[in-house]
Amino acid sequence: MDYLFLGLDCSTQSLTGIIFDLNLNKVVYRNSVSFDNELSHYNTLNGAVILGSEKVVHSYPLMWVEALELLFEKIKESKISLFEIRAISGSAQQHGTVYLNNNFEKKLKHLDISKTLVSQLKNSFSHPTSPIWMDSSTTKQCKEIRKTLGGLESTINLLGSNTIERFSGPQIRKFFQEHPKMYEETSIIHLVSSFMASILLGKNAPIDHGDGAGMNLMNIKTKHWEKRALEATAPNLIEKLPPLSYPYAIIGKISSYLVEKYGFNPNTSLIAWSGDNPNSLIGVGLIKKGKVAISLGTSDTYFSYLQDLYLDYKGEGHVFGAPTGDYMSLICFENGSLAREKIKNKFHLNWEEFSTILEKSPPGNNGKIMLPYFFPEIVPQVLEPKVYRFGFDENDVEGNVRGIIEGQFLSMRLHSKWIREKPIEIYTTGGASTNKDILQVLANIFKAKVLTFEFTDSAALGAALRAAKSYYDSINQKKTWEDIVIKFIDFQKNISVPPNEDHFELYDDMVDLYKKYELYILKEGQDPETERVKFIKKYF
Ligand code: XUL
Repeated sequence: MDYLFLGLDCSTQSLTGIIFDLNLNKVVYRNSVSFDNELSHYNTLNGAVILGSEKVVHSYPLMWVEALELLFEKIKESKISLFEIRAISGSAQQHGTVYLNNNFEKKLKHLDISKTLVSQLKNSFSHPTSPIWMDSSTTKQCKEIRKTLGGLESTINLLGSNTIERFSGPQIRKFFQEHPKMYEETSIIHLVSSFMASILLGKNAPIDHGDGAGMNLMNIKTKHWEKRALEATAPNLIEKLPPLSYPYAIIGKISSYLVEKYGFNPNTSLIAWSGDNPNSLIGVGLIKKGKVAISLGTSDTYFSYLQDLYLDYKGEGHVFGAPTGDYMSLICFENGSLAREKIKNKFHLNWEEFSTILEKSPPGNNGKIMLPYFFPEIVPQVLEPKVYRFGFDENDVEGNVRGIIEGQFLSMRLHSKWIREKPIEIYTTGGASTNKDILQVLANIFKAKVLTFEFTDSAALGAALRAAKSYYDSINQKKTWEDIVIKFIDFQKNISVPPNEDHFELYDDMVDLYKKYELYILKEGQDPETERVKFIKKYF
């Protein structure tokens, strides 16, 4: 049995473990601990706590440790033998920061197996809660760091992203400004991923380049800590950060505490943990140029593998390290499913009826254009929600149904243009990804084949597959990423929608027109009405 690999995912709401059998190419075990339900004594709501203001969103690092103990208990009680697991890696919600005092590593190195991890680690925190990615209270710190780094363009050039509220560097600066004494007493600041990896390793674990890129502290080109960013963030920060590592690095063997307590094999290798997005990149099989995944969820997320580094100087998109050692992009659009539902519900439609209307309406929507900001939008930044309709009104069922879908995907094409690796294949996931008519619009606008998979646990799965890759490399039975990932993805084939060439030219023109409307409503351009009329004359 040389083929069992454990992938863990400490996400916002739960901790999930999956065991992947590389011989059978399938997940042979899955279990999960829900923070709200199974660890209700922490009183979290969806895994988080709001501290005073809506913008201050934290969670409890000790709760994540307790969840790990609970999950290992569950696996121990199952038929799976933890002893057979060859390697482990993990995934965690990105950007969250854990503040630890000098007890942490001392304790980790001398754990008593008659006691729980929680009881032994509870005094290791210089702050009991951790700001997570949902925290948006650091606008001031973002501005300060960006200014010190010389403005938007130089910040992006150095760090791969603008300074962003949910990113770790601004969180650390806020902690330093609000709690200078606690900051001083902090020996090490971990990300959620490196914190959890440390628990498994029995000493401080490194931060990998994937998650490191979401901190506003790592130089995106050299993949080292960026001195200027460290200095702009907080004093002596370099002394409080773990080292950076390659995402595929074997960081050591599992701790003797976990071996004795749960029956792991002492030779089990640990691979650096990473963020959930880099892990999902592998979990959904994005290991080649031109592969893109779009998650059509509450909000829509566009992420892709990048062979080369491209930067978005507008600051809307982000670049992280990919587990393959390359890069990945990530762009988040706030107006996703909830916006689609607004239209569906307004006309009292079910999804089938919505689809039928979409299918019967012409590509290009007879020149009707919608900019669908039902909620404040991240990309492009629109603070005041408002739905803009050009050439139709809110009672036009067909115009609205096609308008929202085309508007969302035209915007996605427009705002992912900075990634110069054109999509060849798009993998979709999330609620709307089972709707073929929606996918047809996506395929036509992007001129790419759209495939839908049943992706569940893509981050945990990605972690297990990463563990397998590094393990086989370490025993000189090298397998390519394709060997490991593609076979698995083949099992998941589901829907496949090819693009229709007849509409390529129309959508090339429409994306230009859409861009002009966006500039117009952002008050950066003229009203493009005459061009819309030309578009209608050309196609309808
Ligand atoms: C990415 C981000 C989220 C979290 C969710 O930048 O903030 O996707 O990683 O866990």
